[in-house]
Amino acid sequence: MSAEARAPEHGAAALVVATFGRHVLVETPAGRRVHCQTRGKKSDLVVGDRVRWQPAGDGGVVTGLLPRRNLLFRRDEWRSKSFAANLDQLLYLVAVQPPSSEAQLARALIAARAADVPVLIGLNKIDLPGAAGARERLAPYAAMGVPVVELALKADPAAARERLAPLLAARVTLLLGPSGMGKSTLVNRLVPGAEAQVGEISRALNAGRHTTTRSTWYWLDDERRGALIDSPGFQEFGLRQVEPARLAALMPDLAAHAAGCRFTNCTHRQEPGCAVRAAAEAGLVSASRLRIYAELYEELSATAW
Ligand SMILES: Nc1nc2c(ncn2[C@@H]2O[C@H](COP(=O)(O)OP(=O)(O)O)[C@@H](O)[C@H]2O)c(=O)[nH]1
Ligand SMILES: [Mg+2]
Ligand SMILES: [Zn+2]
Repeated sequence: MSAEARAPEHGAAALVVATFGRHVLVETPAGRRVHCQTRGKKSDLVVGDRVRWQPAGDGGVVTGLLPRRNLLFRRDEWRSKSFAANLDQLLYLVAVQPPSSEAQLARALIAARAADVPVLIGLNKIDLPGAAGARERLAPYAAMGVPVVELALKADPAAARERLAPLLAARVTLLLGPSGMGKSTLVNRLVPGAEAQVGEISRALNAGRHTTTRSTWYWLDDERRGALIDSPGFQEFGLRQVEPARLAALMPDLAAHAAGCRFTNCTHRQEPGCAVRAAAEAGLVSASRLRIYAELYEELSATAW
């Protein structure tokens, strides 16, 4: 028997698959789920965290958090909300209908870049009229190197699965997007036994009514290699974690021109000789992206640094 196999299971790090207040549900490397308490008043653990734990009573207690590779969160004036940790990528879902806010998309992508999480965009409901317009609105994102995957999750699930499966395989993906875009449809089409996986979490945490408002971890395959994290919707996507001076660097299409600005500390709003604004006037940077940048810059400048 190898040393590893002899080691008590709680010695190895476990994965946080659900959180609720001071409770978390962890999954051991052997696949066993253990309901754990956390020390301290309020747990700041998030789905995707790796923790050490010890048996206690029927369940366990979390004794330590392993270093995070990344943490995706939003922060408004008052508080931070974490989505998940240790992600391989973010899949932001939009749809041809209903219309959604480009600013929200841009904010999510900036947060992901700030957290070093690669992104892809899913454009759902391409079976509906207006697909060409939606594609055009996403063109600036495709041009800056963000993969845009076209989907009809309900109308053509087989094609959607075929497109998404290779992108999601063996990776941990956070699914994000406004409501009505098709996130639940995506989970139901791609996750085998999605309902059962949610049910198991609800039962373990004995808080079924709460689980829909928390991030949920779904395994995509029996080998437990690929996973999808479904996160609750959000009204506002605050980016107070970003210093205004750093904002342009987190928007690759703007950043591509910043080296040409007359002033090295150019904020790309009203300075003379701004290459970013010149690029926008020449149609090389999308007008809406420049507007989103300016609005965000104002908002972030209202924070004391
Ligand atoms: N026409 C069309 N409707 C879709 C498609 N995918 C999802 N929907 C519909 O869009 C609505 C919102 O989907 P849902 O998965 O609940 O979105 P969520 O709020 O992001 O979880 C539902 O009525 C779905 O049936 C699609 O590919 N084409
Ligand atoms: Mg939903
Ligand atoms: Zn400039």
